[in-house]
Order: sequence, then structure tokens, then C-alpha cells
Amino acid sequence: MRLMIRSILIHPDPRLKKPCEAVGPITPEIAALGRDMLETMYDAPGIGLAAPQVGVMKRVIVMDCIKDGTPEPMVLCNPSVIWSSEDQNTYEEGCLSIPDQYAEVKRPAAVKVSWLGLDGKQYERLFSGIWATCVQHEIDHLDGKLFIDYLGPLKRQMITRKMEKLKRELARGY
Ligand code: K1U
Ligand code: ZN
Repeated sequence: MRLMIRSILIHPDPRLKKPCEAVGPITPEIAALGRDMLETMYDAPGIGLAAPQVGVMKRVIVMDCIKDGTPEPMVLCNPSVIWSSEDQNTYEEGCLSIPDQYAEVKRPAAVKVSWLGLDGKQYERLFSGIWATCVQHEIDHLDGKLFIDYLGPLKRQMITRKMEKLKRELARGY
């Protein structure tokens, strides 16, 4: 089994604005996608990654929010929030598709999520802290939503212009 680091799309890209389709049964291709995404996330480095960020329009996300200690890699297919807490948390979010830009986003402090694992089994888990923020950020990606969509239009436009400039520079090989 060969792992592949996939390239991460940079905003603005139409694939980051489209909803993704549900995964059917777990195939070897989906299992390989999940493993490649984990490798790509660790390489970036990041704490999460969603399939559309690597140009695959399927409902698959990966996460590992452990900073120090034993890694806890997770691959979630068809993740769905089935409960959200009333209380909210504000966290300074980043995004691997919007490099070096950070902004505070308010979201439910805890969420219960159901998903299909790569072993074909259905799971449910309560996430809190950074895990709750990360899983909501990643599920948003599957619905074509970015963290900058929570900001005001001026801030969002400023970040988008910076990213357009970055993409022009990258295309010229700077
Ligand atoms: O989805 C993504 O673009 C990944 C993103 C996830 C995320 C970060 C912060 C709040 C919510 C969701 C990232 O991983 S950005 C990079 C990052 O946060 C990080 C990088 C190195 C060490 C620790 C964190
Ligand atoms: Zn992101």
C-alpha cells in the first residue's frame, strides 16, 4: 500500500464552494483516499482535512487534534452532526486552503457526530474543545463552506484578494 501526499487546493477554487456527494460502501479507493488525506494533513501540517481540499468531491474528512502525545488519527465518512450544544466557543481558526490567515469563529462548544468508519461500521461520538471546532470546520468543507464565510464581507474580501495574489505568485513560480 503506497501512501500519496496530495496537493491542497487554495481558495478561491470552485471545488471548495460545492457540496460533496455521500460515500457509498467503503471501497479500496475510499480507504486509500482516507489514508492519503491523513498523510497529507500530517505533512502540511494541520489538525484536519476534508476531501474537497484535495479535489475529491466526496464526504470524507480526517482529523487528529492531539498536539503532544499519542496521535489519534481519525477518518470519518459521511459525518453528520446529530446534536449541538447551546453554549458556544470562539476559536481562532485557520485553513490549509487559506494559508497564513486566521480569524475568530463562534461555533457550538460540543457536538455529537455520527459517521461511517473505514471498517464499514457506523460510529457516534461527542466532541468538545478543539475537536468540536475542527469537526465542524471539516463538515463545513463538505457543504462548500469556508471559515471566512462566517466573517463580514470586508474581511472576507480582503482575505480572498490576498489568496488571489498568492495563487498568481505560485503560478509564476515565486
Ligand atoms: O481544514 C483545514 O483546512 C485544516 C485546518 C483545521 C482547523 C484548524 C483550526 C481550527 C479549525 C480547523 C488546519 O489544520 S489549519 C492548521 C492548524 O490549525 C495547525 C497547524 C499546525 C499545528 C497545529 C495546528
Ligand atoms: Zn479548512
